[in-house]
Amino acid sequence: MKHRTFVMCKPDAVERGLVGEVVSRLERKGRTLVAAELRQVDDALADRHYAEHKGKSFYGDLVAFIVRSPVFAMVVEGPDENTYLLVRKVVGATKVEDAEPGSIRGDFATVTTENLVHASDGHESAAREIALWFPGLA
Ligand code: FUP
Repeated sequence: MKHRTFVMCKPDAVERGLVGEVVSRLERKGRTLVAAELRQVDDALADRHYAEHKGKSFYGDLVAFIVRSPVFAMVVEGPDENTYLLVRKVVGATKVEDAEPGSIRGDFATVTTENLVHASDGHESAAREIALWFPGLA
């Protein structure tokens, strides 16, 4: 049984030409692509994707950032049940000062507000985000 999770190279990663680096690191760690698409996010999709952050101080900046230029949205899968956890390790901690060297954010992110990659943080959010971004996959 394969386990899937949702990952997205945010606008900064696409702008900086880091999509290949992100995909390569995930693939080297045994995650394989199930679906992938370069997509311009609109306000409606941004709103649904970041619904849990509505009302927070950084919400407006978050939405403005994600619609700035195209993102590279992906579904990846791996053999282990907690594949989302392993992906988040490869991605690194949210805050730029906490992201360890060796992780994607640790090696490339320069500020927390533009931290290159989004990755689902649990089984439920993975299922919700896969259905939101790739409804045909379900
Ligand atoms: P993560 O799951 O690591 O992407 O982090 P969160 O879902 O907690 O946050 C989503 C995004 O909000 C982060 F990628 C960056 C932004 N954010 C801030 O700008 N400031 C904060 O204090 C927390 C998050």
